[in-house]
Order: sequence, then structure tokens, then C-alpha cells
Amino acid sequence: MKFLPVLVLLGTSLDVALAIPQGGAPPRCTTPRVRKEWSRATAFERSSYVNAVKCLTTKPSKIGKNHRLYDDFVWVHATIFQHVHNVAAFLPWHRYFLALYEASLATCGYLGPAMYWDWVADSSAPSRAAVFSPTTGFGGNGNQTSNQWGTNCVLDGPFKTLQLRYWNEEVRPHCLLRIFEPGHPEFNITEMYGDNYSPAVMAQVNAETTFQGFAHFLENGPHTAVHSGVGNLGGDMGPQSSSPNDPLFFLHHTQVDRLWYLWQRQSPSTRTFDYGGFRFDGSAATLDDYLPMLGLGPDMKVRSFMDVNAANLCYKY
Ligand SMILES: *[C@@H]1O[C@H](CO)[C@@H](O)[C@H](O)[C@H]1NC(C)=O
Ligand SMILES: *[C@@H]1O[C@H](CO)[C@@H](O)[C@H](O)[C@H]1NC(C)=O
Ligand SMILES: [Cu+2]
Repeated sequence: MKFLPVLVLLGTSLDVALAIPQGGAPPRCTTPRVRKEWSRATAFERSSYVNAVKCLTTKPSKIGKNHRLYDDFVWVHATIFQHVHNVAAFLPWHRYFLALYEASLATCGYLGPAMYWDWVADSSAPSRAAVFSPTTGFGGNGNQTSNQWGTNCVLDGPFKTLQLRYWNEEVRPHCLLRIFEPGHPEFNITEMYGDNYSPAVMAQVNAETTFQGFAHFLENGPHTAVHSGVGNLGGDMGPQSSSPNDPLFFLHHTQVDRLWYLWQRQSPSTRTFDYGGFRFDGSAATLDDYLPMLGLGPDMKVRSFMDVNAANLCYKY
């Protein structure tokens, strides 16, 4: 029996999906999908990915809101933001969120794997990364002629006409905003804060031996630096709770997910289910905590998102 993992995730709750049928075998992950770096995707994959992202703006909300399917991801992330950042659940919650996005892209005709932007590889000149190409990427920097909020529109690429609805949790219609950090040598700040996600920094992050240490360093170091490097304070990718407004958010977080995967793979027997840290209320997190998804998908346990080889995920890098 063959499973399309995204459909398992969409169509049923995990409890159902993982229920062991009487006398039968549980669903298994036999052919994991291989997630790709954007620059290594084919032209067809890239254009069908971009078309599917645009298609999300033509579909109705899945959670009964008066906005588009595109905005569901922004709204859910913004609304639940404090509960899933700077807490133990940061990595598994985003792993689940990415899987739901991948499933939505599939309903919009993109059947390929999720893609990532390897910003560690591009850290010495991030603005020249393939993802910012106007022809084969997501467009480049926003218009920098004014510093008034809402004017730093991305003027090239496939998303130059994208209309966005939320800024944090407020309804504030705007264009796709980007404000690349230009770099300030006098303050030892490199372009787009690239020095904060260099191979040397990633080696330090990888040297962390516990989930808690690794996750905290990854989130507050490289992850945040990339958000700020692309968006700064007035851009959509900045440290806003509405950062999924920028389609690049998902390639950024797929890279975060990949780095976690690579760390887990250094010692699968001890690290795959290594989890710990704090919940939003300060109490100790456990693998049986639920990940709140506000209806975008069923709330499921952290435990279900630790192993990418599980039938509900079934991918690798
Ligand atoms: C850039 O922004 C300025 C100020 O908002 C605006 O006057 C100008 O038309 C914009 N440039 C383009 C090419 O849209
Ligand atoms: C500049 O930043 C780099 C990377 O963050 C760091 O290794 C270096 O020590 C800093 N240099 C100074 C003079 O602060
Ligand atoms: Cu987030």
C-alpha cells in the first residue's frame, strides 16, 4: 500500500492515520520525498512552485476566515506566535506548519518536494543568492527610496503584484516589503547579517549536544539573523509575527528544518526523539504536548514531528 504523505496529513487526524489496522501493518514511509535547494531545482519545478504559491491567493480560507488560503498561514502564525517561538515547540511546530504548506501547494498543482534556501552556503553574499533572482527566484530587495512603512515594495520577480493582508495581527493591506540589511562595516555588521549564519557559526550551533541547546542557538542566532537580514524592521520577513507573508519564509524555515534534521542524523538513536525546554507558561515541555494549529490542521503531538521518516512526514534532505 502506497501513501502520499501530504494527503495522510490533510485528510485524517494523525491518531487515525497512525492507527494500526486490525491484522494489518501500520502506514510506513517507503519512498521519502527528497527536499531540494532552490538553486538545484529544475526550471519546471521552480515555475510550478511559484505558480502554486500564487494560486494560494485564489483559494478560500480553510479555517473559515474572511481571507484567502494564502492568508491562513500568515494569520495562524501571527495569532499563535508567542506560543511557538522561544519555546521548546519552535522546531516541531514549524516542521508541522511546513508540511501543511506543502500539502496546500499540492492542492494548487505543485507536486514536487518542499524547497529550501541554504543561507549558510550563501552567507558571504546573501543578496546574490538564487532565491532573489527576478527571473528564476522570488524577486529581490524592496524599493529603498523612502523609509516610510509600506513603501519598500519588491519591484521585480513573480511577486511584485502580490497583495498582502496582515501586518502582525492587524489588517493592513500592503505590497510585499523587503529591506535588505546593507551592512555596516563600522559596526562589524556584514550584508544581511551574513556573519551570523556563516559555516563557522553553524559549526558552533551543531556542536550543541542537547535539543534544548541546539534549538535555542539555531532560533535566536541564524534563524533570526536571516529574518532580519531580508526584512529588517519594516519588511515582511523581518521579526514580524506575519513573516509568512513573504513566500521566502517557507524556504527559510525549510532550511531551519533541514539543519535540525542534519543535527538529528549525527546520532539518530539519541537525537531523533531528544526534546526539552520550556512551554510558553514556563513549565517543562514534553513529547506529548500538542502543537496548536488553529484549525489549519488538527492539533497533534510534538512526538509526531520528531522523525521525518514517520508516515505522516516521509521526507529527507
Ligand atoms: C519607490 O518609492 C518611492 C517612494 O514611495 C516612489 O515615489 C517611487 O515611485 C517608487 N519607485 C518605483 C519604481 O515604484
Ligand atoms: C566581528 O564579527 C565577527 C562575527 O560575528 C566576530 O567573529 C569578530 O570577532 C567581530 N570583530 C570585532 C572587531 O568585533
Ligand atoms: Cu515562526
